[in-house]
Amino acid sequence: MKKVAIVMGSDSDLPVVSAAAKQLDMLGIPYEARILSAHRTPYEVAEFARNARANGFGVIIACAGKAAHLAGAIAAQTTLPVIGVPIKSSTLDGLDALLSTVQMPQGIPVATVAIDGAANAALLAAQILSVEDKEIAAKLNEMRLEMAKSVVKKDESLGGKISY
Ligand code: RP5
Repeated sequence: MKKVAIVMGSDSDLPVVSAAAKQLDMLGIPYEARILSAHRTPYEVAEFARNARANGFGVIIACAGKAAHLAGAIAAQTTLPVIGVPIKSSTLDGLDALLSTVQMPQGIPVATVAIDGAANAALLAAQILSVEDKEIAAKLNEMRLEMAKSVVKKDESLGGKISY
């Protein structure tokens, strides 16, 4: 099975990024986490991204805050799919990271999820891997069914009324 890389710009991103690891663990998908910074360790970022395909990765999740160039810098060095997670780590509430991550120039795409959307990034990574992996596809289907069941249950317990 291909691995997922979870890369973050700083250890201060860990509280948000851990949701991606949890989601991948729930699906039984192997991952490797790295702290790599587009600005503070640019050479290490390039080396990681250039070798990622050969090192068995199928998807890269890149999480960064502020002037978030990590996902784009990685995407510039590999044709593996890159999912960007803008992190809310500044006075601008993550809008800075969202725009820095999502506004990629034509030719170098980054699939950007919501601000702090690490869990969805992991699910999207799983969906990408599920194209070739029936086991992951089955687990994703099961997860969707469970999610639907829990909403139906909540609807039933609401009983058509809102208490206030
Ligand atoms: C970004 O700058 C990191 O991804 C982090 O979200 C933000 C702040 O980093 P620290 O100053 O906390 O290391 O590169």
